[in-house]
Amino acid sequence: MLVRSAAAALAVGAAAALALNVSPASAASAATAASCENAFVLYDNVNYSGTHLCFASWESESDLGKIAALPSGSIQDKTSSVKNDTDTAFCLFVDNNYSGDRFTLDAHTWIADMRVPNPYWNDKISSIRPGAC
Ligand SMILES: [Ca+2]
Repeated sequence: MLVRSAAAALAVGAAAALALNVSPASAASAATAASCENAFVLYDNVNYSGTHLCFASWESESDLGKIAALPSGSIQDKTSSVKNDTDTAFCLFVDNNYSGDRFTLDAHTWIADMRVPNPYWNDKISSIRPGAC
């Protein structure tokens, strides 16, 4: 579905504002924007760099393709590193709507390079939600 209802849009307003925190590659570092602190963060590039999206521990996204984070479009199928600085495990999915291949990223766990140890996962993630898979 391409269009959310008005009620749904209102319900996710705060989450959308948090998720749309985008910084240029030159500004990406361990010290990201305040809204990314204690967050779950997807990065376009390895080593926690490039365009990134931040989610609070209670947030999920069934379709990363609808969040226009990159100049070229969405961050869907672009994640190359990820930080989970929340107290909650997250499940990362290869397909939209929490489907397809998946893996659990434990609380307070980072992956600097999604190509290691298995290059399969690089540039594949399309949906995420809190909780173990
Ligand atoms: Ca990438």
